[in-house]
Amino acid sequence: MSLSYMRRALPVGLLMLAAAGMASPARSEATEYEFQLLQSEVKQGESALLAVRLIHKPTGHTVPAAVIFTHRLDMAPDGMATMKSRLVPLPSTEPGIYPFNADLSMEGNWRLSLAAKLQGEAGTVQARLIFKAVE
Ligand SMILES: [Cu+2]
Repeated sequence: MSLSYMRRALPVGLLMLAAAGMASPARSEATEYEFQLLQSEVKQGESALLAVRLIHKPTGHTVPAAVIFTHRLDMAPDGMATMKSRLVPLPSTEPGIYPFNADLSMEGNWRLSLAAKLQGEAGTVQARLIFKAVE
């Protein structure tokens, strides 16, 4: 994407955010947060370690103590949305980092879906993150 495209697209994006904010203030607050995978490639195996970081986008700070109430792991990116696999949340060892133990039974592209509630924020933070299981 070129810089000139981004300059033109930005005001439209801001208007859309403003419109969404009027319709649903709670939702627009939750959109300031983002889950990010710590790694885009993970070694395939039945006891793989995945980790995501939750950031507050305006400040770049990591956000601890989110309650992840929905989590799912499947191979939707490779056309296997029904191929769901085991995903177990682990205790956080670093503020704002959320680790999981996962059964990556197959090499290829996996999707990690999360939904979380944050302390002091209405709305839900949702994420669909794609990563690759490699040998
Ligand atoms: Cu598969």
